Amino acid sequence: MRRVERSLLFCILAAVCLLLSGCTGAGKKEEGSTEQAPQEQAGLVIGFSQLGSESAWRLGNTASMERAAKEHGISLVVDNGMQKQENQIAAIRSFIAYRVDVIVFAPIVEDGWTNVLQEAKDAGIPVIMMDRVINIKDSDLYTAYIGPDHYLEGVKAAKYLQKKAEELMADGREKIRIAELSGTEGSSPMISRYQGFHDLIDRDDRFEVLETVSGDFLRSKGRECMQNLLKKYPDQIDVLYSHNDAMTLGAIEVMEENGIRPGEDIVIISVDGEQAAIDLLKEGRINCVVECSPMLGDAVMDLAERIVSGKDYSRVSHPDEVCFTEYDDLSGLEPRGY
Ligand code: GYE
Repeated sequence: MRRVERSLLFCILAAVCLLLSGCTGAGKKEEGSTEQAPQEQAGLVIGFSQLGSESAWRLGNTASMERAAKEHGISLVVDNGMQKQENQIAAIRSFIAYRVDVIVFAPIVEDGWTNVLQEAKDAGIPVIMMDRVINIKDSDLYTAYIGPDHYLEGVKAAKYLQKKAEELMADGREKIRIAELSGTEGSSPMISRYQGFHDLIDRDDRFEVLETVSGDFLRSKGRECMQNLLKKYPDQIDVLYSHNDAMTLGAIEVMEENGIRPGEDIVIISVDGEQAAIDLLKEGRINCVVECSPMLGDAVMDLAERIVSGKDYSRVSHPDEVCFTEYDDLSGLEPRGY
């Protein structure tokens, strides 16, 4: 992009940022400075449609993108979709209109992206899917995916539980009863964390899933769902499998208000690995935390640079992730950063 065009692009994108809800931009507030429009830089321009700010995971992910963009000399224009697909589609359309070099988006749900991705393809703008995947017939409509393997996260949760079951069954009980708090309906982590877990648990007759309810990845809804579950299944829940830490934290509050000891009376399995969940794991109030890393910024910027400069790149890549359990020594674990 020529310099004059780039200056113009930044003026326009700054204006668009003000119009689009919750836009943070690369000119993130820093100590001692006032809120600014995106800074002009010589490198690439990336339009990033973030899906929202529903959890510490999400905030960590946005921060990771902003930090990495700065380090790579990339101008990042961030739009916060505020949990609405239509906002994300509008943001992507504005990135196409202003001809950014690359579009990155974290799709809130799997379906409904075909038209806007076709528009990006027609405009010749590469699109990187980050964090979540989509369900689309023509996979050529996006350039690459970078993010966790959510199916594997569900499998890891189930494997931990199968190990824990040996201990739980020792008291002669017939079944281990599970309540499941799932994430946003129609989102890929919700679908795959459910599937990975159920593919192992449903064919193991030691277990019975009492109910799966959606807490939308929100702490407040995690609270609400747990209140309802405890009313509906008093003294019956042996295990809580929660698709993210935010909902887990809400559910734990409710258990404790009701005199239930999380981690002992109810086995708790959570996904993400926020510092708050790791702290509870160390205290014995959570039993297992499946890691899902939001620190994707550096890898996304590398990928964008490779795509634009015509270098080889992996079409699908996953970060290395682990599973923290009550059986591990976590004393040397570094601060999580989210
Ligand atoms: O687990 C949750 C967030 O898409 C993997 O979204 C992400 C999920 C994450 O709100 O905390």
